[in-house]
Amino acid sequence: MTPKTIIEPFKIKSVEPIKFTTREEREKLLKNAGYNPFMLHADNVLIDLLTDSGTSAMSAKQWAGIMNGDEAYAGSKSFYRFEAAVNKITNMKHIIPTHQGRAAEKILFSIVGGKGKYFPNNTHFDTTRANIEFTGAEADDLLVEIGKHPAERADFKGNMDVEKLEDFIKEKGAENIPLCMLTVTNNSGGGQPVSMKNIRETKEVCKKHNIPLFLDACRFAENAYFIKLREKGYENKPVLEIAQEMFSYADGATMSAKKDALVNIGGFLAMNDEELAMKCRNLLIVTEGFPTYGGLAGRDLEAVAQGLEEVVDEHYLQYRIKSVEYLGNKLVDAGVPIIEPPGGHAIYIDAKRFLPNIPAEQYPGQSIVCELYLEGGVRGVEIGSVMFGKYDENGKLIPAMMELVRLAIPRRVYTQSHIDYLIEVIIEVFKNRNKLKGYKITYEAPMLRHFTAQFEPIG
Ligand code: P70
Repeated sequence: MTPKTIIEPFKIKSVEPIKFTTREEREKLLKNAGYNPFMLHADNVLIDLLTDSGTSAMSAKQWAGIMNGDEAYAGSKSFYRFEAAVNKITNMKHIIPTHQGRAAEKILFSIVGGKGKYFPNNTHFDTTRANIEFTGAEADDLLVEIGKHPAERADFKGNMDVEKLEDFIKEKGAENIPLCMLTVTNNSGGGQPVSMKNIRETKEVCKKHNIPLFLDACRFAENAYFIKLREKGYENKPVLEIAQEMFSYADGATMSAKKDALVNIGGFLAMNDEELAMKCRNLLIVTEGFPTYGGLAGRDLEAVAQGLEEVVDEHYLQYRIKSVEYLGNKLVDAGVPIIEPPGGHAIYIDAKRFLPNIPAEQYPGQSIVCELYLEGGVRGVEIGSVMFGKYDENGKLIPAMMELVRLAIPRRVYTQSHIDYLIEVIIEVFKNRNKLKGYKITYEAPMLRHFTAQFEPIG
């Protein structure tokens, strides 16, 4: 038979209890956290969907790798296993481990960034943008138009607008664009994939102007699986080959291994350019460590190497993508507005349509995030004007393009009954949406303010 039910492709060997709290307790806890769920003790969260980053459950083979880690300062055998695993997928000449994604970004942009430089991307994630802006350079998002319309379905809403990219290069001058990036999948735009055709076309434009193309490859395997499901000509190709083709168009990559390498910590920087690699390694030694460990323990490198093998397993990817889709479709059926179609690693509630009466200045996404915690102990994250809002010269908020609440699904952690409970909680909050209040910010840091901001409900 061809089974209709897609099951978790693993057995559970080790479990971690989760703590139940009452609504009354959660009201106190959230108030003490300044209405910012980043400030909650994770212990007081029942279902933690703050991020899919570093929250994966590792496999028995990864844990075995942890014991096998070679902790030599230089030339550790775990480094060579890691290098081979990254090379198998990316085929890049220089592979530089870092402790996580933003460390790779920091090194790369410290070298190629600076005032007067421009970096186009389909959509920069917050850390990438912050690392670029920190050098005085400009980060520009050139997402296709359809990607900006949450209610419209399309196969590849993460694509780069190639025509806009061409115009952008003409306007800014190729000599001022040290590299172009593609984020796969597009995290800030709803975890939406980028097609192979779009990667190829982006590469062609870059090549014409002699601009290297880098992938922000955190979720490369999920992107490759979407290509297999949705792009003609790829339906019978193994995901590993699809991933290899994706990287074949790139000159370099940054990766937070905390996502698709199924580990709790790790990342890398990869590239073909020898001179750039040398500069990166020299900076790595100052900030992260020797180039054969880059801020990681040997055991972490083993876990990444093993994770990269497991993540391209198609039973795993089918379960992964289908369980996020299951959640998304149930919400759509109940009328809850989300970014459609469901993304690879998360569901994004469209707070503008969920709470049309709360303006961006009162952070509708934050309001939903708070209520999900109060209602069911669920922790999500605002991806809207709290995370991406800016101020004009008069101190007036320039809102983000979209007001979203992201519910990121950790890999291999929750089962279908956790997801069914989550659906119940979201639908209950949706039914009571007229009672929700706006929020105001009472404290904020100058950069990446969402991590530490403090809020108060209005009225
Ligand atoms: C997430 C985390 C990290 C990330 C990413 C892309 C496309 C680079 C990085 C940096 C960050 C986060 C957001 C909200 C709550 C918790 C954590 N994304 N590029 O969850 O990688 O974190 O390893 O430095 O998505 O999406 P790293």
